[in-house]
Amino acid sequence: APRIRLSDYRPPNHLVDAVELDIRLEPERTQVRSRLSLRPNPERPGDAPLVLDGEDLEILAIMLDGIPLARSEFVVSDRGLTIAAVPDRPFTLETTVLIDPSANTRLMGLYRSNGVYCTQCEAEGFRRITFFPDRPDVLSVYTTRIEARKSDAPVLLGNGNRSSAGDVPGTDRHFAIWHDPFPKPSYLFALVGGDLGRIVDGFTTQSGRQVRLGIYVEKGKEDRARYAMDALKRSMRWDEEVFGREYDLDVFNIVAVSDFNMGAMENKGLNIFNDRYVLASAETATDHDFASVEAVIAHEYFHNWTGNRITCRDWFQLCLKEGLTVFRDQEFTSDMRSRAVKRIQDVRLLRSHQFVEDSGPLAHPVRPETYREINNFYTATVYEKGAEVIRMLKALLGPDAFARGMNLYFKEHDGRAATVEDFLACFEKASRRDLTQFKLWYSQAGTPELAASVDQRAAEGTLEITFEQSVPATPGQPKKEPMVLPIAMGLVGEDGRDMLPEVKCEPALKNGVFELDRQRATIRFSGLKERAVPSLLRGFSAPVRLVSNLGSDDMLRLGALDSDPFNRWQALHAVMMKVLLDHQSGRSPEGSPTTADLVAALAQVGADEALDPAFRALVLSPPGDTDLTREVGHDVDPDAVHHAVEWLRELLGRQLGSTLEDIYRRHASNEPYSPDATSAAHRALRNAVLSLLVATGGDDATSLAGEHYRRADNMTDRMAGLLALSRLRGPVLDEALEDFYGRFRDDTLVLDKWFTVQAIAPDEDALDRVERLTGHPRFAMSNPNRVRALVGAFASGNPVQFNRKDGRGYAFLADHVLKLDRQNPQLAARLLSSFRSWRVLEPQRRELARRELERVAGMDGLSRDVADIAERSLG
Ligand code: B3K
Ligand code: ZN
Repeated sequence: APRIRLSDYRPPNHLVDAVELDIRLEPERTQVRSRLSLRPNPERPGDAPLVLDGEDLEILAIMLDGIPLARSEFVVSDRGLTIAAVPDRPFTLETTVLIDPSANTRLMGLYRSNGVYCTQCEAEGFRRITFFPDRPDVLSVYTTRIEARKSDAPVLLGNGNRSSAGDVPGTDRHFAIWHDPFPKPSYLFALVGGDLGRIVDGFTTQSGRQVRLGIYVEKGKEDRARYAMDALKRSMRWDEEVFGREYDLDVFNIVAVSDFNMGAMENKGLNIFNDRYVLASAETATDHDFASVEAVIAHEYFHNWTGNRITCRDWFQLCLKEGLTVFRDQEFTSDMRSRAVKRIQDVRLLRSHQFVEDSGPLAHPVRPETYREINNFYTATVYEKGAEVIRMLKALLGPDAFARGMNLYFKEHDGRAATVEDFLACFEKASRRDLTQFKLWYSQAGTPELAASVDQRAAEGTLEITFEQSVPATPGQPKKEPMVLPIAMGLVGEDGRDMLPEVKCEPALKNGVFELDRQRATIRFSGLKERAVPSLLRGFSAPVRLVSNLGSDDMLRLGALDSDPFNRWQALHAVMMKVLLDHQSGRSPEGSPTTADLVAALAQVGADEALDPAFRALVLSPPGDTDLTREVGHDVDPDAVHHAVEWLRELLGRQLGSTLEDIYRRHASNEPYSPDATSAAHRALRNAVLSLLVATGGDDATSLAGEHYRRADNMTDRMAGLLALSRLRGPVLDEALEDFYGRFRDDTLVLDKWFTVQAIAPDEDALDRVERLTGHPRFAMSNPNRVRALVGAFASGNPVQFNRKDGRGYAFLADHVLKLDRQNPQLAARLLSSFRSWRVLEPQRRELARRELERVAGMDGLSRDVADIAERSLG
């Protein structure tokens, strides 16, 4: 497949001002008539051919300005349609094609999910519906007529506002016409047709406009959409209040479907969702699920301005909408819930996904410069690191200049397809600051390493910190320039107070931030009246790996006293990591003073009823296999890693025993379930405690976990009990699994949790069990949620069993990737990226993983998606 390069960007030959579609839905023969109002792009030479993308389309007719084209006047390939001779003035092109939604197993373009017609067009799915310049820099006004059999699809939805609807006389069919007045790229097109239940509500915008809101779900599940509706209204209000963004259409609809390649899609006025991010009730969803529903609803809604009103010029600019929108949804969640807790969770995710990606063969810049398959670039780097870049921009410019820059961006680029350069130019204007060096965050891959060496002279009252940065080599980028790192910091005194106001600092900090813009720099504090502990990178102000020479005692002081909650958590986590690394390398930290002090510190924070229980829950969740693997970094033995992680959990469970039991009792609730953040925080703490208590094993642990499961009156506690039991194995687990299955056997979305628990339990039988479950009647390789819940969860959530010494885990995954590739390449490629850190493994496993990757790469007839991941992973 050809390599597409950012540097090769050329504007389109033709622009499409208006699109009129007439779509007659039939399961196997849907007819799509399109009428495009085209004109030559003034930016391109006059004699350029008309180039339209198109895939899997059966052509019935093509007419130019109303005249049928002869076979000799156009060229069709498996990629599209080219017409060499077109008028050098505005003209129309009408095409009629047939498509087969039932046969569409890739879930790109128009397909059927559970009998519902739906679409997915981002990134390049619209070309599977009709011939079109399917690229984001072609913006058009769409009018869509949808027709279907009434009994098949009583509900017909499109983008924009509905302009008319009615019966088709003399038939059993009806139609609806939707008009979207806002010019948009084809990837934001959507339609839905089906027999769906719905809930409705309304929203009055800040300028007083009425918006009708609808959420469409499988019939009978309407009640489970209430929380999503509430989240939507809160998102709409928040975007007005915080970003000054108002909704622009008369309706906003969301449809939940059960077969979906990713989380959700921000189509203009008609968001289509994976049902797992819409449906939630106390019985079926965990607190974590509720929080995800809220965040994804918000994310897709926020795209209306960052993505839709202002879109991307080309797919290299993907972070322009994704990184920014993730930043916005993170801020929303921070305002709705606890800012500190959200930050810790996001950083955990960043480290476990993005840092891992960034240090392996699939590493790429936030704005890639080349790709073969764009679907493989919807990554943690583009999304999560992309959001970190925006966060740093705000930290460097300050909130006011940041807000001015955002407003300028909305003003100057509304209705256009923009680039990262356009975006940054707005902030340069608003702040009068040169962002040339900052832009390296978009072009240099790899996680910078930041070394901090602290030199404190108590007698002289001085403290110096020398920072040194280095950015590791990544594929295609051997040499890197120093970047600009905003390092938020403080000095923590003996009593925990912030000492900064009482000392002299050279150079001066700006809003508590030191900007490191060269490889090495020193900051010097003087006039210290007592020993201070520097608190570095507060709030994780830059996405780097920080290594400092602070000892465990200093870290524990931060853990006990730092006014920055992120660094409190970070410090305790770092000491846990140190203890784990000691254990890994054969030193026995069991009775060491550090371990004893750590246990005391955790007991104190854990039991501190003045602190947010959600924060305490995070403190009491020690690093997992993935965290330790990342820190070890090379020649990893996954068994040893797992062993160390289990050892620490068991030690904490034992040594914190009575404190944990006390917390467990205190935070039990008698109130009926509510998904709000405060109630969820208590459950999170209690369930984190449960997990440590059962790590000690034995009959007491089993009866505690069994009781927890049986008494649960909500899914959060039920799952916590089940997960705890799955670590202990035995008949109580079997009973619980059977009970769970009995309750939810007809609700596959909920059964996904049942599949996942069994896939991620780290016992030796895991792979056999997963293999057996792939034959379960409720499992289906055609459904992405099922595949992710079982095969995906095993490969990415069970590191010790996926990385079996005999290589069977790798072979299993490769087999399933190959099988899936014939049906759904995008999903297959996702699964294959579970191999992304194979190079950090010890030699024997590395060899086995390499062999499986080579086996995949060597197959004939691979999709572009899978071939790309396989080849880059080996590269
Ligand atoms: N923009 C979509 C993702 C589309 C993925 C296409 N492979 C969802 C989102 O980020 O909001
Ligand atoms: Zn997005």
